[in-house]
Amino acid sequence: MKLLRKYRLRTIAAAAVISLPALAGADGLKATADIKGCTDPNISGKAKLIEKTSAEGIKEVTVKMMVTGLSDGKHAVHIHEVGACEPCGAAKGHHDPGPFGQSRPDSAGDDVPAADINHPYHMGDLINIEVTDGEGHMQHTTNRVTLSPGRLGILDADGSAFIIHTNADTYCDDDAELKKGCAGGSRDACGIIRAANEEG
Ligand SMILES: [Cu+2]
Repeated sequence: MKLLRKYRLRTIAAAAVISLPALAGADGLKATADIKGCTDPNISGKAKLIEKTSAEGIKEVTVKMMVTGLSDGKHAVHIHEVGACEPCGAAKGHHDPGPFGQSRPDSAGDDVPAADINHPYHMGDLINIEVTDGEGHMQHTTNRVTLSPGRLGILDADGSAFIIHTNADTYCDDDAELKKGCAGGSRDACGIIRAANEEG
């Protein structure tokens, strides 16, 4: 009996040691973005991103965003594929590094629609920010992107940027919804995502 108890204690101790790397990974990388209006100087905001590793080893990035000056209501928020905001079109299409990636969400209304109209399957697709009395807040956790290097990494050679659109993202998840503008239409604001090494 004594021997069995000792064995059990050892097993628990071993389990504790095994779980340590996952806990250490939870410290995570951070990034920030300063958000500015594409044409409206009254729009400004900030976003913080933090990557954590789940016990399963999955990297999850939580995005917290606060923006003032947008019109009230819902606005699409996505991570776009290039870290450039001047002009906002320089951020290009939605972050979609997959082998069949098609960064344009909304070409169904074009004369020649893109073969693969990929929204909402883009890795950079997030959720709408809801604005009330000119102030919008959004928090979302995604495992579609990473801050650390890798196939889903957004801090790659050409960087990435948030784009906030004029309209809500309907998520284009019904065939009838898959039309130009279903991902939010024109661009209201942009913020280049930059690695942040400081604590806090
Ligand atoms: Cu977008």
